[in-house]
Amino acid sequence: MQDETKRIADEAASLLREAKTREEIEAVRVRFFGRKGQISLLLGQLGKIAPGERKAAGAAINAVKAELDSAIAEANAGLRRATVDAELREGAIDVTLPGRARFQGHRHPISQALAAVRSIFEKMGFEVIDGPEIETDFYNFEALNFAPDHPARDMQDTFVIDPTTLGSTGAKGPVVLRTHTSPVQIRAMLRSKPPLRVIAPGRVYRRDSDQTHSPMFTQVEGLYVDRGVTFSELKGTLSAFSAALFGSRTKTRFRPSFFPFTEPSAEVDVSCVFCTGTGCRVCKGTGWLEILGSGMVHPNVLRGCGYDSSDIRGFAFGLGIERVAMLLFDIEDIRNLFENDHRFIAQF
Ligand code: FA5
Repeated sequence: MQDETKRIADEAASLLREAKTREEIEAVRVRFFGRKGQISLLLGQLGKIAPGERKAAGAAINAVKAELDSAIAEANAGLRRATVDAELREGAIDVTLPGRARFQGHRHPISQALAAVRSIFEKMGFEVIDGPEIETDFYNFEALNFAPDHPARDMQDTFVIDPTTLGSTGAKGPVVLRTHTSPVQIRAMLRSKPPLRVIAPGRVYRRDSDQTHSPMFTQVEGLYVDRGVTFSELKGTLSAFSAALFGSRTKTRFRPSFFPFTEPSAEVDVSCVFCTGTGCRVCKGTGWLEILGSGMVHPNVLRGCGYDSSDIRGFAFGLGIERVAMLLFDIEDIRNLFENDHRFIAQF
């Protein structure tokens, strides 16, 4: 019996050394502890042993049973440790590897330019207001003193909307995509009494497309109305704005111009950043880039909004934000701003 238990212990130990999976360990357990297993068979033979030796034989079987039990438990624990170790090895982090750069978005150059412009005018005390992009002929043209046959009403420049596509808007007369932000001036003056100091940023639409013109672009309208506002204040405000935005080294010039809703009127150019004023393709050889139109609000417009034009004066301006972005970021073609090529946009 002693020999037999020793043989069982040796065989079990060698089988457990070979067992590499949970199933193989389980097969060893069944081989020795199963109903027909070797230990059960030994226990079954105890009755045939002489009574004098039975006690010692029983003790020997129990000893090998206990030994086998703990060897199987140890084999299972070893397998669990090996599995955990393998998992840790696979998931291990190599702290010496360089980090992976995370994609980080940023504001579009048009939004950056708009934010810079807004912040300068807000510091000067202008309030930011808003108006609709789909406008009636009244706000976009008529109230701004455009004569009925003014060329800007021509369909070449203006996207006219078929009002039946809009459902019931209650609009009288033609409906257009606003061609400028100036209709917001009218909405502001009809709504409030002077003094008024507002800017109105927003999208505008024209049938226009080349290196410096886009069919959809962004303007910032400015309006200051109060008693006795002068043209000098217009020049002072816009010169201070230009110096704040482009730096005092950039030159600004006021050029006489015409708008039906301002008198006198001026366009403001800044020296071209691409050729530093010597003339290039972007500035069409002039050395200057036009950024805004401006002027003293026409008395007809003031009167139309219910203001007393003998007492109340105002100045207004309309600034092209894409032109500002082109100057700030050295962008030669306005169309790049709208193509949404990430390789281009990511530079700014
Ligand atoms: C106007 O739109 C007037 N409403 C501006 C104004 C407001 C004058 C208040 C007086 C008082 P103009 O068409 O010049 O003016 O446009 C103003 C600015 O918008 C231009 O100086 C230019 O910077 C920009 N701009 C005009 N057309 C385009 C275009 N197609 N694409 C990009 N920017 C443009």
